[in-house]
Amino acid sequence: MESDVPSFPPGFVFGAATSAYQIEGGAAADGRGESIWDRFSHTPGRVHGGDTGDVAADHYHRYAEDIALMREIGLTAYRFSIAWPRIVPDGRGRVNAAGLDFYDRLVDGLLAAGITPFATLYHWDLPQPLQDAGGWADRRVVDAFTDYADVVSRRLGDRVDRWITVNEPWCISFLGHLTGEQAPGVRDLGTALRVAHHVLLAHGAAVPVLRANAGPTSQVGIVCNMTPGAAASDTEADRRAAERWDGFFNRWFVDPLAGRGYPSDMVALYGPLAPAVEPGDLERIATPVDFFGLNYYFRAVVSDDPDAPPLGLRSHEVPGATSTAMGWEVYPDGLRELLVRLHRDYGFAALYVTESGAAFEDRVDPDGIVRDPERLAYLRDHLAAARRAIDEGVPLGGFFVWSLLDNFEWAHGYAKRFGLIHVDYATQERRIKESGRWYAEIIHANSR
Ligand code: IFM
Repeated sequence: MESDVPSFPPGFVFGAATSAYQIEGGAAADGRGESIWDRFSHTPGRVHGGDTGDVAADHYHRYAEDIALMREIGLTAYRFSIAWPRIVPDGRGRVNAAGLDFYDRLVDGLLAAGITPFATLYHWDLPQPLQDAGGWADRRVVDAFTDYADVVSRRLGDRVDRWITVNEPWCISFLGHLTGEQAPGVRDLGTALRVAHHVLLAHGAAVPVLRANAGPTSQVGIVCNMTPGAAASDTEADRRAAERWDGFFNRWFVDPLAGRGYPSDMVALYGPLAPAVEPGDLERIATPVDFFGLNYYFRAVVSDDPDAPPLGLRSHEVPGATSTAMGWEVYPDGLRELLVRLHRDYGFAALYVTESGAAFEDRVDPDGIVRDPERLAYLRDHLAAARRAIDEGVPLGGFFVWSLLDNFEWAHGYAKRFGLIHVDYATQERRIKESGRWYAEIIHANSR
């Protein structure tokens, strides 16, 4: 193994992650219902280039080929999400057997290839009929989600024993309901905070259902994206701005999940917009999990700005910093910092890096090779940061690269490529990029 690439403890999981709407396509196949992302992407002006997930990487039809590619890379685990509208097209009630059959085939294929499935129940594709009835802002969605969790885990729980309830509550709440840049495109802070509360409640309600259906060896967790906030200067005002950022982005979710309730500084800041918490809610949200999944991409550097509601801060570019095609600063040590903090301050029993990765402009060279040294360096440095966290005592079980395949990057459509595997969307031809070949070497070297 190259000297600058650390080795990991035995059993460390080397995975890659995807989500249903971003790769599956097959939007109308076999009884799948409409999701908020179908509606959003088909609304003119919402997604770059008018792109939709109708076809995406056509994984719904090409999953066997994709499993073969995972095997070629040597992945020991694969994190995917289940499309709620494939399983329960109306959001409640009638179950679509063909939808369950698809995930049945996928799971069997993974297991036959020796790849551990990590199944996420919700990665943003809410059935549109539920949105029409109020969506995540309506508390009744919690029961609908719990029923859906029950249906899926009854079917797959005999073979899947790593479960994730929800991916990135921050994005669901604030990108979907405050900035409106993601589905369903709402722009209202009070709604976003109500959504956050219901997403956390749905998570807590689903945990015991998943455990019961998947059996005693199962492990259930949640995935949060966290973005540490650094103060742009050491003034008191900027330091407090960084604390507000942390409250908004990180503590609002992780504190209640860890049993601390909502952070009081943020409750005070949000005032009457803070969500109504009913008796028992905080206990339900804090239902113990077996692991916490961290998605990490970048940090924010912020300064105080009283004219920028609701948080009174603004973020800055870091002069001279390297950025990805998303404009995100490359800051690997932020991953180590967060892992150490999650372990020391919150005491989660086990942690995974459930997403880490980068978009860069890729091209297929005339010899058919996709040379992506920037992505390779990004992954190398973030894996090294994860290894440093382990050295500091963090119980880190694995690392999932975002993403296995180039895919539909939400409001950016197909313009941003995160994959270890290049996808030619015209032909659906797949090519493992150099970063994917490098990851294969790391996995291989660590398998001895
Ligand atoms: O593509 C997304 C993914 O769906 C959730 N986490 C961040 C990724 C990159 O933006």
